[in-house]
Amino acid sequence: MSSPTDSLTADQTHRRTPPLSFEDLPGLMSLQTGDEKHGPAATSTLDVLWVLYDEILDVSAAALDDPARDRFYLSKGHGPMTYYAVLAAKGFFPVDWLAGFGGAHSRLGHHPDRNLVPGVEISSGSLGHGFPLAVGTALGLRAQGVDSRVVCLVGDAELDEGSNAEAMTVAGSFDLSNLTVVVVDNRSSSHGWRGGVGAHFAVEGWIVQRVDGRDHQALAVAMRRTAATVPTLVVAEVEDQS
Ligand SMILES: Cc1ncc(C[n+]2csc(CCOP(=O)(O)OP(=O)(O)O)c2C)c(N)n1
Ligand SMILES: [Mg+2]
Repeated sequence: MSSPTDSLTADQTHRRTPPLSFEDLPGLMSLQTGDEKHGPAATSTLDVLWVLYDEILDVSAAALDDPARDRFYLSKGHGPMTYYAVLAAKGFFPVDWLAGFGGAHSRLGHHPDRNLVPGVEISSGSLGHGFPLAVGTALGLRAQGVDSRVVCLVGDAELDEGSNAEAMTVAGSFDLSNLTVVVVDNRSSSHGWRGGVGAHFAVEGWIVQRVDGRDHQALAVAMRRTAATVPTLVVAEVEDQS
């Protein structure tokens, strides 16, 4: 299980120029001193987000509007500190912005805003919207013949929202092989999932993989894998929510 070690102090990180590394993320996160009540929700996504932006997604700050870019939708928009840290590390916006996190005049709100933050594809925070949007985007890209992937990150409790059940079924029925959903599973949903969260997706025809959500190599292999005709689910298991 990998974890950030040898982290730089916030001040050291502040003075460095992107692209930065995984080891820089704690420093970048510590710059975000605004009141944040969803710290565990942020850190649960740390490794998934890093591997996505470092190894999987074909996106870059230099090509924000490229129609052929991959799309990443952070549906679980609460606790966006890690998301902001990764985007800053990859040069989507200046590291300087992080210090303003949560402030009245900051672009970096407690929920990400696609109109304010370069690299953010959807505004999120109200749970249950990102996955249906990702299904629509995957359908639209396929209809246009654009060979891009759509990756959507959801929480296990977010899946309690009924909109996700519809999205799961539609994506399976339409064979959306360009869609990958990553569930960060910290076993926080109200009633849990009989047979595990992946069992429901498997019934709808999805490829289902379960991996250690802190293991970068396992995450990369799972998130890189797509099937020719069906959508892919990656269940990234992390520590229980304390
Ligand atoms: C539609 C909607 N209902 C309720 C909330 C309040 N809410 C914020 S975080 C959260 C729990 C989300 O759990 P999960 O998706 O598993 O993410 P985790 O915090 O475990 O990372 C809830 C219910 C919300 N943001 N949106
Ligand atoms: Mg959860």
